[in-house]
Amino acid sequence: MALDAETRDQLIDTVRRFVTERLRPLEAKVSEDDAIPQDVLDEMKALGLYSLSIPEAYGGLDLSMEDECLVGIELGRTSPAFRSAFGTNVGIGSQALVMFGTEAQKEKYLPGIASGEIITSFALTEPEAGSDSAAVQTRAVRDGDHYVLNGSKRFITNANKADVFTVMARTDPSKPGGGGVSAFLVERSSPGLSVGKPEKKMGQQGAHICDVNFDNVRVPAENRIGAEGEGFKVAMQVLDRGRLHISSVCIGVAERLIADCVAYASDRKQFGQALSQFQLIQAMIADSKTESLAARALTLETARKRDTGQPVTMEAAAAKYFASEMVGRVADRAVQIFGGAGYIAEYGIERFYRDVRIFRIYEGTSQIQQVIIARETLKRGG
Ligand code: COS
Repeated sequence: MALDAETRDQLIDTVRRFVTERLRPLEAKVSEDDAIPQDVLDEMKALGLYSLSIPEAYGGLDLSMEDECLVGIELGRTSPAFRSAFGTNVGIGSQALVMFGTEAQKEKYLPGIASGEIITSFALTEPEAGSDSAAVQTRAVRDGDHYVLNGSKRFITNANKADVFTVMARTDPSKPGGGGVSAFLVERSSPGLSVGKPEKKMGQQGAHICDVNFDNVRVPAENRIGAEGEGFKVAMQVLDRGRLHISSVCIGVAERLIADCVAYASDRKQFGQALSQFQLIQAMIADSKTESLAARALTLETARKRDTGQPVTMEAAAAKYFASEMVGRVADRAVQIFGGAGYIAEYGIERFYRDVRIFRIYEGTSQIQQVIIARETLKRGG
């Protein structure tokens, strides 16, 4: 639902102040501790950040895609780990349920997801099914009014905190591709479900990914999302949406880094004048600003198109591809503008440089986005 302009501006203003006053001072600590303080998580819940995309009927803010992207841009102005804490609840962890769940499933889970009491996670990737996500090997075998799940998922965001997983598993082994896959809501407390230790990562400390293992996990048939064999398509539609959210966060990080570069370049003097007076520095700032504006325009236009109910698979892939590559270049230039200081932990720029690297990989690598864009463009004839 689109908010009226005044309410939307108020929300954005509140999030901007929260990011500036509460989250930014904690960036280094969260990175060092590899954890977000519980009181900050509680404040995020109170602000409604876990509920941005959840329908109003279940206690959510029910933002339009465009408004969610505008909030995502604000949240991007700090360490991406903060957003990751609730990112699965508003994104890939909840959206299969929001878009394809039954009324009973929604009533059972969505209010808790919106309040942040229930943490969700999206379990698609496997050791042998990364970019080739239709190659899911985790099996779900029907047994009376249950399915029995066996297999392993890899690199699952927020798995260590999750209460409910959206799991893609193969119900029909005679269909090797996406057509044999179904989606399920699986509760963390299910006997036989275990979660591995959080992986040590290049960046985004404070956000966690883990393996999830299923050893004869019995899942009630009523927890299947959508029809048997529709799970891959469900997952792809969830990702179409998730890719727009990721794009908005990339834009926010880029805007933050550009502001940091301007402040540093205005203050730091070399050869008797501020770095900002040098045209080669100005060129880097101009390139970063131009690319960031282009990503913003592409992402928001795609979000508005999605809000009208039109399919945006290709455009969302293009936004994610461009925005994630763009923020990589912006972070690289930021290190360059900061010079030696850009390489030193204390300044925080090298942390962003590491943090943004994953944007080109998760929710579909840049190469997968290129495949999606090219396929659709070839199909459309231009
Ligand atoms: N929306 C709706 N349906 C979709 C869809 C989408 N976005 N994408 C694919 N489908 C449908 C196709 O229309 C096709 O349906 P039919 O069988 O009825 O024709 C079916 O799903 C299979 O699609 P496709 O043939 O394109 O599958 P492929 O295996 O060739 O490729 C890609 C799919 C590569 C695009 C997919 O595997 C992908 O996005 N991979 C990256 C996964 C990813 O992002 N992983 C990150 C994990 S989450 S952090």
